Amino acid sequence: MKIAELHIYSHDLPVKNGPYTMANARVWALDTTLVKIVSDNGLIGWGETCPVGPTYAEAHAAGARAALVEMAPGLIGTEVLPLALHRRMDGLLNGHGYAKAAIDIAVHDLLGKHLGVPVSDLLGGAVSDKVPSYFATGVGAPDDIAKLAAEKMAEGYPRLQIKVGGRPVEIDIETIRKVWDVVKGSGMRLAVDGNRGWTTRDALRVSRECPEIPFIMEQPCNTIEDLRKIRPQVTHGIYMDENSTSLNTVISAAGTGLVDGFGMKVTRIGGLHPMRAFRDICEASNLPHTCDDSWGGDIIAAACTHIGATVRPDLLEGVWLAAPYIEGNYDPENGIRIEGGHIALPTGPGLGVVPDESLLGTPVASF
Ligand code: 0XW
Ligand code: MG
Repeated sequence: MKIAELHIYSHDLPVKNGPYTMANARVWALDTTLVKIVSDNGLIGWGETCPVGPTYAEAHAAGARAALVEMAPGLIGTEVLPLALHRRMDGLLNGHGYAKAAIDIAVHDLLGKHLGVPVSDLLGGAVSDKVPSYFATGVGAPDDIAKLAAEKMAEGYPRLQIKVGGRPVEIDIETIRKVWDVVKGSGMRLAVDGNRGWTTRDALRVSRECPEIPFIMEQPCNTIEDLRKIRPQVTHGIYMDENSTSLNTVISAAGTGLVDGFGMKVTRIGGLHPMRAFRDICEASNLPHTCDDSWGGDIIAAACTHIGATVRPDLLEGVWLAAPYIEGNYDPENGIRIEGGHIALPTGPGLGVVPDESLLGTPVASF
């Protein structure tokens, strides 16, 4: 089975109750990119990539589409098999994993449909039909975030990620304390995500002033060098998110004991095929991790859920979806939803979600 056609779509996802605020980003709407691949035997596979604005990572929506347009003509005729696909993509364009991920996801969807199996089977097999999610707050006032924490705990979320950074660190410390007052004793796990926004001075201070609160620090500072500096000085676990841009970086971070886990994005690592290797590296190193993406609709949500369902349950920190911030679904019937803080694994072949194409309009480019 070979790739016969490739179509690229741009679609607007307004942020429900926006803006969504992080240390380095404030977004009201996201411009997502969908890819439809048609195979030479007439099957269809869908992929998606959606950077959460242009400042969260070295990625932006127009960049994803430019990279896809660069690769697309060279992909027609390529076998619908993940390894062959990645070698071909790497021969057409250096880097730009977040754009390659959209094609990788579409190829997994297509292959699953062809073989009549869910994508989770292609990734080694699901160990559960339901995965835990976690709720990520925006950066907000301490009392507001504490109130949100109580609501999300009542909804059944097993984990909460508090966003911090981009403001005086005293307010971050107050937010962490107020949330802890609410969740203490409940079993709710806590991540404090600086999204690269703290200086090493801030990170050291937070760890020193909150010694009794068992949170992990997610990507507190901007660089790997910063993480290396704070590592021996903090008592809290450190997770890497934005810095984990390649398998090579992950291998080195895990192998040198730089981090205690990862907040991981499927598109940043280049798609489901490298994400599977990432999962295996973490399992070999006994490191917990999430299976997320920075944003996106049902296609990204399904991809994250399928890989999440294959992770050793005690290492799975949750599958984050943008769903709570998005109105509606691409697939009105089988769209991915979070219920009671958990996500059901889609049951159909491939990704198990099929977008209503009338929502997407005409492609911005076709090959
Ligand atoms: C919470 N997320 C998964 C969603 C936002 O895009 C940021 C991200 C993170 O953990 O950095
Ligand atoms: Mg993060």
